[in-house]
Amino acid sequence: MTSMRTQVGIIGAGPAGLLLAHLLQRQGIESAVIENRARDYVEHRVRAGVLEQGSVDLLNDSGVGARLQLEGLVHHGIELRFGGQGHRIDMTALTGGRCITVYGQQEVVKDLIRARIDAGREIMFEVSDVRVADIDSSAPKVTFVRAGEKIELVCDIIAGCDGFHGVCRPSIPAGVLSTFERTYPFAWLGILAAAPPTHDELIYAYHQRGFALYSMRSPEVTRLYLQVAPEEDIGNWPDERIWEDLHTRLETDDGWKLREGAIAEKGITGMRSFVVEPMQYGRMFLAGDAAHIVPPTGAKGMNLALADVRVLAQAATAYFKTGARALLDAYSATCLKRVWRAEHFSWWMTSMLHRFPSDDVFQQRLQRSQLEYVVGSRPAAASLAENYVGLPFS
Ligand code: FAS
Ligand code: PHB
Repeated sequence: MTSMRTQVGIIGAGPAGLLLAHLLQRQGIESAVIENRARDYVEHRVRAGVLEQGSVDLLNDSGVGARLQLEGLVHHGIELRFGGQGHRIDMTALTGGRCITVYGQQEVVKDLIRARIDAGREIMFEVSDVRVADIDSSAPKVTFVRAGEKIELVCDIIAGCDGFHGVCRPSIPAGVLSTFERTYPFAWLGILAAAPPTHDELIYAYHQRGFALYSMRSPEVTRLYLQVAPEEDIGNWPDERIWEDLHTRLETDDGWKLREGAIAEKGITGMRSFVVEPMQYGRMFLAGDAAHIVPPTGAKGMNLALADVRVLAQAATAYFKTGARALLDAYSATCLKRVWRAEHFSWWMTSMLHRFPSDDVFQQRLQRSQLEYVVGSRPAAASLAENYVGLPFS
């Protein structure tokens, strides 16, 4: 067994793990990043698409926003569409100038990997048999196999950035974590289409056939989602059926048209709300999807991951530079304030915009009233806007 040593052992090279490594590097703090997938896989995994104002500022301020500034699509509003009518929420006007930027998660990942390599640091891709040990000791360890060789990585702290299906959260002893969860009776079918967007901003559509979301990735690529049954088989959705449902759910009385194009990617994502408390145990700190999941209706998943590691990087820096543990000890409580705000907003957006199989006409009237109130009341619209662009970091 080969032994390695580092200050921060980071498991997972998604947005959380990669940004944490970058922020620590800027403070002169060493980390080792291990990832069980190949670089090409993580750089092409299509997921989130919306960066909050705070996330954009964080990436720019930490020196990895050059391509984001060039290629990101800055949006000042979104549209809620129902009853054949579109209603724009002017988020920038309602939030004193804050906005969102559409920039694919895989682009954020590429930029952070590039920054890590340019800093002369490595990411250990395609590792296997990852395990954590002694996480409640002063020398927590990560063991794994890399190119057939067993390695023991001794750390001062471990960051569990390995997503919802990772090994870190399950490594915490039984009885320590409280789990809060809600699953939804639907999923999202997402496509990437080689079709120039025909609308400048995102459209969230409430329709009796089900929710639809119109988004984009570039002036050439449209990103679209359809609410489908929770266990839906993608084989039941040939391209023709996808387009037919999208046209129906996004239709307006004034004849707005969605442009079709070759579908480059399609997939189905389940919907859940999930949080574990606390987000830390001993010297292991969970960040991002390893600790929480939101339904993507609020565009919060990736942004929460970045916000978590902003807190962890500040706490780890204080610890390594001064020995002070207070910020590390408060990590979970600090993150959970923002996590629960995003959980509520994501649940609220999901509840307002989706058709629930169990809903009766009364419930549908409540949803319609909620939608009409949000688009008709400045305070109600401002509440949606400030949550959507992201509350300022405290
Ligand atoms: P990630 O899951 O991104 O990264 C974890 C990393 O750890 C991965 O690279 C994984 O390969 C690695 N890993 C796992 N186990 C490991 C092990 N044992 N050893 C080493 N490495 C390990 N959010 C939105 O806001 N909008 C969306 O539209 C949206 N769509 C999504 C679609 C899908 C299919 C999924 C799964 C999620 C989606 N999300 C969306 C949420 C998503 O963007 C997450 O919030 C975001 O990826 C969180 O980043 P991380 O916490 O870094 O976790
Ligand atoms: C996306 O573009 O992938 C996207 C945008 C907004 C959401 C979810 C996903 O709420």
